[in-house]
Amino acid sequence: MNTRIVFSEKCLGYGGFHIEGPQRVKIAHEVLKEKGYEFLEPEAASEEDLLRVHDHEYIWNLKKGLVEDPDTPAYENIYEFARLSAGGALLAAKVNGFSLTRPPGHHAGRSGAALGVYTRGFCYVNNIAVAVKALGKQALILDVDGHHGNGTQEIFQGDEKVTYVSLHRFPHYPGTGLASEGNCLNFPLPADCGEGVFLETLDRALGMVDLGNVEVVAVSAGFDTHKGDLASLGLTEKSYGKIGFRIRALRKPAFFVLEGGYKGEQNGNDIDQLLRGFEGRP
Ligand code: Q9C
Ligand code: ZN
Repeated sequence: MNTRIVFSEKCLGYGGFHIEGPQRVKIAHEVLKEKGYEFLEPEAASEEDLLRVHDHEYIWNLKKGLVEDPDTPAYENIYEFARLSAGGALLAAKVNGFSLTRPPGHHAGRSGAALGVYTRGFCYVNNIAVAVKALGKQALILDVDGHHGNGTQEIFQGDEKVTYVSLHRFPHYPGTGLASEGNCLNFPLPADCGEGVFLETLDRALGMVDLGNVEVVAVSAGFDTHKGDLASLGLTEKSYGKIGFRIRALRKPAFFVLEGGYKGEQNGNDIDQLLRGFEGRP
């Protein structure tokens, strides 16, 4: 077993009634522990790390807790939880690991809600963007969460170092990502399209990327595409193994950052399959 999991009990310390609650990572952690994975404890990202991605005013407001929207509660100390989750992505980038932390990040844009969307979809800081900016490398960001990463697209739109590829359910929250724009390649998919369509689309998407100058693959690993979850595309546990195998086939250093996925045990099993596929472990 190669890929280590970045996790901290601290990220269980807020929320509870919201669908984006502690159980989704707590139980996933237990499942992965049972399977023998190794864990690393992250440190909080610094304000400097966050400011490579977000503007001063947004970070100021986040610190003061003035960032509530109908999807995204202003929990007490959410700034600290969000910094730790971003720190998870930084550590995952450093060790080519998997960051199993919350809150998620891909709907958070430069100054909050992104691309004209009215909410931040449970996100405060764009964790994967913090990690990619800190690396400063030519990156492919592959977003397989079932929702379009409108925050990530906004942050990297026109950035010559980054190609953003997203497969997502459409029409669905957040409503963006219908068409590709420059360095952002979007693949909208109908609800419950199933593994066959998903993998064909993934192959087509990856075939369009010029891998020649890609130094690292950053995966926004969301599991709400699992059949019955929030943005279901009808995938099963095994589907994530096949996705992992396709990431392996890119032959680049990679790291993974949790986005959505709202059923803890399912997340644990899906992560295990993804990493098995990625590592070529049967
Ligand atoms: N207000 C992630 O998977 N649903 N976020 C909104 C209408 C928001 C999902 C419903 C879904 C956000 C990280
Ligand atoms: Zn999602």
